[in-house]
Amino acid sequence: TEDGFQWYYEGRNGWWQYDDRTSQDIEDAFKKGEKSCTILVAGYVYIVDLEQLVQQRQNEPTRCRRVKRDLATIPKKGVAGLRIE
Ligand code: V3L
Repeated sequence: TEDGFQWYYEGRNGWWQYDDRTSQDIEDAFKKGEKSCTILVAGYVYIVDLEQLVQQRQNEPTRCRRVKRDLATIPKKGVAGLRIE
């Protein structure tokens, strides 16, 4: 986002950055003070809970990951499942 922050979801031993569009959508909801945000991941609806800081696939509570807002410069695994070195 403009101020150098991005949104991340948890991987096995590190964080994945959301794709830019989704990160911006989450940031917009966050800035508006909304409690949650609906996103689409590979055709599935996920809810990003901006109070609990988790994402969860709709109607599949076991598919739950932590999320965080952090600087775009932090070490990360990659972006939306695409690895970077
Ligand atoms: N953006 C992209 N893909 C996602 C997202 C998202 N926000 N949420 C889930 N998936 P679940 P390691 C992740 C993918 O939570 O090695 C990573 O992006 C998720 O992909 O059970 O464990 C990697 O591609 C998973 O493939 O609904 O760190 C992959 O895991 C699938 O949706 C391995 O990462 C089911 O996730």
